[in-house]
Amino acid sequence: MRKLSLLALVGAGVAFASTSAQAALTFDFTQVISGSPVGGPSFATLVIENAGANTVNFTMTNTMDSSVSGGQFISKLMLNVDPYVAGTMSWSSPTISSYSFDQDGENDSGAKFDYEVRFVTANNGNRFTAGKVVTWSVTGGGLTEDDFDALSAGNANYAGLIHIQAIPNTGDSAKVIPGDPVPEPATIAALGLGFVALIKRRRKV
Ligand SMILES: [Ca+2]
Repeated sequence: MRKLSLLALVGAGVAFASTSAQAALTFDFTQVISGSPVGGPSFATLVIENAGANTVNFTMTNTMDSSVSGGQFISKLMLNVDPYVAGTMSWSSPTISSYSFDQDGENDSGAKFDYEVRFVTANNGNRFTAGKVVTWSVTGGGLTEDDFDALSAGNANYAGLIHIQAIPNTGDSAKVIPGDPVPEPATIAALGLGFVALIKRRRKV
């Protein structure tokens, strides 16, 4: 049984690695690092896809549970770009207000990001509230979706971060990062040890 489950795990890892190359890059913002936002566990998803030479499309969805999230909205998204290129962003959504590129210069929560998208904060109906989907594109020399699969510099190494504001009742804000797409070091070590044990066992047989 143990052998079987371990083999299945290893097999699943290989299958994931071989299919992930052609799939879009997806972030699911589930890990709260400060504040107490409501309506999780997923607060937003972000899908990043190649859209022809030097252009990448973004689709971001506010996935909060609207029955409890009230007027809670996303005011900011931070990402990394590696290799760095200062892109040009295009959008038509009234929910986006501005953006900036600055290599390791977009600071938040101890992390230094490269790219920041700011959403409307005025209470004019355009806030990025539950259920809304916002799209935009970025063009830059050699840019591909994989360039956004990178971690921030600084004291905290995050793949991305969102700022949530207007938490019901308190009006407080929160910061949320993508859930772990990669096993934590302890898990990797455990898997590695298991794999070694499996090989040793096989040699005995
Ligand atoms: Ca960077």
